[in-house]
Formats: sequence, C-alpha cells, structure tokens
Amino acid sequence: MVKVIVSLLALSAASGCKNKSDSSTNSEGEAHSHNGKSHTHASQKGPFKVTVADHGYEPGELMIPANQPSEIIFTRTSKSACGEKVVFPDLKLEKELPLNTPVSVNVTVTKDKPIRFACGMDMMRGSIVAIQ
Ligand SMILES: [Cu+2]
Repeated sequence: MVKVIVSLLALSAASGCKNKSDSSTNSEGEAHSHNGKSHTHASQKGPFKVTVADHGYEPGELMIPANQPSEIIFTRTSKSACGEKVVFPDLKLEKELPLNTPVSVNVTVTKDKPIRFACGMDMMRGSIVAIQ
C-alpha cells in the first residue's frame, strides 16, 4: 500500500515538472527543444493514446520520447471485463478503466527499460518503449 502511495506522489511530481518546463521555455506550445536543438516532431508529443479493444491493447507497443514525463490516456472500448483494470507491474501502479472513459497515466520511460502493462488477469499485455 505504501508503494502505491509513493507512485502516486511520483506521478504528481512528474506533472508538476512538466508544467515548470512549459513556463520556462515560454513557448507557444509548438517549439520544442533539448539543449537548444529542436528535433521533436509534434506527433511525438503527448498525450499518447491507448485503446483497450476486444483483441487487446491498441497499439500493443506504444512509442514515446525517452526521459521525459509523458501522459498516456487509456480508453477502454471493449465491454469485456478483461480490460477493466490496467496494471503496471514495474511502476507498482494499477488503474481502473471504466468503459469509454479516458484515464490518464503519467510515465517516464528510459531507452533501456520499457514499461510493461497488462490487464488485471495478465492476459492482455502491452508495453511503452522509448524512441530517440
Ligand atoms: Cu484479462
């Protein structure tokens, strides 16, 4: 239980960090730079979406930028009870996914360590991997 609380605090800190970087760049929301080099396309910015469909997670492998907090929005469109919960074993995090209701999760992925997720029964599985 303590670990779950710690994870939630970490998520809050992550979103706070995102807000801080937004204000420090003082951009219009389009420009994006790391170390002065602009290289990230608009399509690589969050939020990123995962649909929980009858056949599983779509996409099953989600590519997001490495080393920065990103918002992932899960929406369950399948009426099957299988997808009612999404579990992130690496993050010690679980989220309930009400039908057709977007649920957001903030994660930071590193290149060497994809973040796995699965349904509550560990039947459907997906992962979040880092792109450059
Ligand atoms: Cu399941």
